[in-house]
Amino acid sequence: MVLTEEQVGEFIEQGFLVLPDFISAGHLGELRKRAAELETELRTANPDDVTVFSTTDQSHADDSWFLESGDKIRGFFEDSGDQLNKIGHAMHDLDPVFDRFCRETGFAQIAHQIGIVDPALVQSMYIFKHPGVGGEVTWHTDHTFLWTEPRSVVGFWVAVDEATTENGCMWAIPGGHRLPVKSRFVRNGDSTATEVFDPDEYPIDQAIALPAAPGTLILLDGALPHWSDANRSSLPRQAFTLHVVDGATEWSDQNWLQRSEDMPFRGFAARS
Ligand SMILES: O=C(O)CCC(=O)C(=O)O
Repeated sequence: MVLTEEQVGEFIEQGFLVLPDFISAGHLGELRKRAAELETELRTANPDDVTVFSTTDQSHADDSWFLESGDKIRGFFEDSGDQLNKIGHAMHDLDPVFDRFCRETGFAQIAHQIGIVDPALVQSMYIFKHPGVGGEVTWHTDHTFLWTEPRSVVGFWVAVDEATTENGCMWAIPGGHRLPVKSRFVRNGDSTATEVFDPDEYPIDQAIALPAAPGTLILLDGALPHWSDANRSSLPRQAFTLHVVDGATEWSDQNWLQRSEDMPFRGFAARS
């Protein structure tokens, strides 16, 4: 067992779980190196596959480059400058390094222990949050974007660099996963909209910072409100995140992220 019973209980109670020293320095080095290689490949071989990403302004969401990236590896620029905000969203299926990392580092056992019956790996992102330019990720829940009936998404967030309050670590509201999810991001063809169920803000006065040493894994319940600040420091804050849903639930056909029939979501089993 990867998690103790207490840790599973803490995840259920708080909606998140911080696991320091979960990922080895060797694995972090592989991720960092591969992300840098992918960036070079994207910028040189496929310059069209890079577009602007804004986590504070959803206008990018109407961009077909974003909407069609669920089964691709694409780069997304920061609002300002020409630094990458992130690479996404199917490295876990299309890139051998990320594929192996997601399937060989104990995530499968954790998913099983927290009750995911039939895991489906739906989205991966390498988030750069470069010093001085890395943007804020506004308060949100992952269920808003990766909707299943019933709710099932869990985030596996890995600190590649040390994440602190200075360089934009994650913040979360303990127990906030018991609050009703306030919105849903829906797609209709090439356009998207946010359905708002409750316009009030999350009680962010109750939020706590989740500083994380390199190699820390943070599990996030899909209904847990979380946030990360812009990186105004001179230090990098790279991170990798994988989102897993339960294939025993229904994946909404209104989610922005859709896969074609020839590239269905896969679980944690290695490719045969
Ligand atoms: O890494 C970040 O700053 C945000 C990541 C995030 O929101 C997520 O993994 O769901």
